[in-house]
Amino acid sequence: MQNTRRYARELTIADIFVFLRAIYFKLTTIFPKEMLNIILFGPPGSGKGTQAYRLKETYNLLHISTGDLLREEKAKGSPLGLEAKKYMDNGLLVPDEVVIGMIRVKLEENVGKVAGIIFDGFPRTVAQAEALDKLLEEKETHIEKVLALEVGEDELVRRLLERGKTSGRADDTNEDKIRTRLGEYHSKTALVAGHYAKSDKVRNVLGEGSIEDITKRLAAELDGDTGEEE
Ligand code: B4P
Repeated sequence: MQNTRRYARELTIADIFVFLRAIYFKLTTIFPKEMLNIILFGPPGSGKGTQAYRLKETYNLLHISTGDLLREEKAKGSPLGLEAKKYMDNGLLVPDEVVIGMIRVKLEENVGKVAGIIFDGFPRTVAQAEALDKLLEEKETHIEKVLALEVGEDELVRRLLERGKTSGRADDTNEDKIRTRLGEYHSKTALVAGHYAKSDKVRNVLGEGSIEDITKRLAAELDGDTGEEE
């Protein structure tokens, strides 16, 4: 009788061990130890937001769009949003410290709880890229790849004016402001690709064609399967 009771207790401990191990393996599948952090890079209107929404589903990533975060603050009328509005509505980049502060909060809230992050519209200056590298290093993680969407300037202007017809975004309805945004991209943001090229992280991807085809090209870069790419 005593032996049976001891056997039952041993069985229970073994069961618990097996059960915990199963949970551990399940969790490491959902949240692998190595986060997959990627930057979706490109000029305004290149489709960063459009593609980020699609990739986050496939790769189970958290999507952080600084444009969306700033527009939320603007809509709430918060002090940060009111400050950002002055720049955004005129096609200018919002000051680095404002955007970096927002990202710091997001990383504090999420690193360790998600499988990875897709950064959309951030970093947009070399100072932002350096701050991001430092923040990720503090969290013992890093950027895996920078996917750079390439789209011709006429197509960018066409897309943004088209979106402006329905989005009500002040920065999409006026061609001069769109040209200012493209100017900001060329003078400040394009340099970010050079920052990550030093560590061979940048992959250029054609951002013209159907939305589905572009997603496939991006996924091929992420999966390291670009044999058939142009
Ligand atoms: P964002 O919100 O990042 O917006 P974006 O650059 O205009 O757009 P995106 O490239 O995501 O294009 P989308 O997919 O929407 O920035 C807005 C402003 O916020 C900035 O100007 C700046 O003031 C401020 N800001 C944001 N981040 C900042 C930072 N880090 N530092 C400082 N300031 C910052 O696509 C555009 C249109 O094209 C859509 O209508 C879409 O439907 C269409 N489209 C997409 N793919 C297409 C395709 N393949 N074919 C045809 N149309 C397509």
